[in-house]
Amino acid sequence: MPIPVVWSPETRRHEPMREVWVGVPTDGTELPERVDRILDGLGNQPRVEAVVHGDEVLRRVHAEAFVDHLRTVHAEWLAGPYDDLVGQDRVAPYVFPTPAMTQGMPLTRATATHGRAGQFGYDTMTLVGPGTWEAARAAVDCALTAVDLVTNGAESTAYALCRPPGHHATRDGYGGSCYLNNAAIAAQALRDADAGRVTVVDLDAHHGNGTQAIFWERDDVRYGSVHVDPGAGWFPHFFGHAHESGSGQGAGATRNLPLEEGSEDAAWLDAVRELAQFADGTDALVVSLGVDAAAEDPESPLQVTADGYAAAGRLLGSLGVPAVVVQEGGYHLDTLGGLVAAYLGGHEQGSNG
Ligand code: SP5
Ligand code: ZN
Repeated sequence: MPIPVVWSPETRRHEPMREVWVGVPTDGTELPERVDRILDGLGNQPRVEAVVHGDEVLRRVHAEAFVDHLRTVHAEWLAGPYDDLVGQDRVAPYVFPTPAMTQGMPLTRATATHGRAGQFGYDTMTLVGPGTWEAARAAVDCALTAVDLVTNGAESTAYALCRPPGHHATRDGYGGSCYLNNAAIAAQALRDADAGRVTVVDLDAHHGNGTQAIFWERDDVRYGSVHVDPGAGWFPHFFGHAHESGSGQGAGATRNLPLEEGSEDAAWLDAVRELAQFADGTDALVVSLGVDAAAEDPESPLQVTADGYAAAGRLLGSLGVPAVVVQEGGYHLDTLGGLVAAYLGGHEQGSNG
């Protein structure tokens, strides 16, 4: 049975325009066109438009103050003097109340919108514009609709074409082109539907620090990831090392498999195989499907091929459990759709085998 593609036209509404990286405004890479390129690549699979869901699961994963901030901050920015003052309409942080500033003291709410921007956003690349909230919220609906399809028994696997991606978003903040953590919300929704133990397997080229953080101290949702080694200088820099394995109740429930730059299918698939073993015995699976580990991708130095993604799909599909596949990164427009199709084709094959 072909895997249904859950999508929403609303996810096109976020236009990053630019990303400030090491002080330099660069062109955004997480473009609305990604949605259409992926839809084109999945032309033969049934499409399901996302159903609007309430905020219950969203608010179990993200803090209320953060969600409210994301929902309202762009309108506040427009109401402020910024468009005249700085001539641009994107919410961009400039001061970050990290521990270097707070030193353990309690924070008082910043009254200025440009002050508050740095409380909930943790990098300079991830700006908030008109439509960012609507797109991020629609991506959550894609994830939740995909969960519904597998929990009501209509499908064993569903694919959520989420955009913007989510795996860098933490309980309290956004970053890394991510605003709301679609995969974490899917995992929580599976838990809430009594799907049993859930494992998130993250194939994006970058470590999903947000998902890891959300489930760090939990053992009911496990998190495993293969990604380019942050220790070799790659985003998210501070997380994704092999020694990070969870804490408290969640001790041992996190697995990180960082790879050297230039790693190809063989090494990447060895890691995916290890993640499939890590997930063995799970009752349900969430796959954070970033296809930016592909050789052509401009954002990662990994060298995975479409055949590699298909083989990864077979490995995870053969776990034979209900699965929600959530789109994360992947930025090379010409190959994006084919890579997603390759993974899903493999997953379907594996689950039938
Ligand atoms: C979901 C996902 O794949 N997020 C990627 C976040 C990592 N971005 C790091 C960007 C580093 C520099 N990119 C320079 C080109 C900017 N246009
Ligand atoms: Zn990525």
